[in-house]
Amino acid sequence: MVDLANRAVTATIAVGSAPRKIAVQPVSGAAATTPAPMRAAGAPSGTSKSITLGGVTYADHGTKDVRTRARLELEADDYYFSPTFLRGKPGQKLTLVVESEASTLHNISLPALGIDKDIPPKGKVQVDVTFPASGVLAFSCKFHGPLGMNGQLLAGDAAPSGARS
Ligand SMILES: [Cu+2]
Repeated sequence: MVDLANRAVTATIAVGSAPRKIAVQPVSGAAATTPAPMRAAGAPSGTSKSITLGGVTYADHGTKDVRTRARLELEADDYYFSPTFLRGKPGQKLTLVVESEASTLHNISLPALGIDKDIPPKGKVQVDVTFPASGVLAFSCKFHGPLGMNGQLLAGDAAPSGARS
């Protein structure tokens, strides 16, 4: 947000990892001369922070401990996986039910496990994954990885890190 009269930046607005539109509105009356304090505009998908690991951006929608589970619902949306990081036991097998509410075609790929599956708009797919013996294994949407639609399987106490995929 820029104060033209004073030529100063008065606020910055978080827009998520992939802003697609800008709306410009004229203001009139009091609002034109005394701008209200700027609230952070909500990113379309709520509060997501991006982190970068090994040159790959992750739209971070949290970490889930799945060590006691055999099955997990994973949400795929524009443009993230939620949860983003799954913590499992080394070698653990897990069935992921990947569900999309989006009207965009998404995908889940995990090359090391031979997984490359499209998720149709408003559809779901099921994939079986195996956690690595140690470290992390990355998965991604092959269409939107560059927009942050990536995630990782974390074995044991491994922290998210620059990953093999
Ligand atoms: Cu996608």
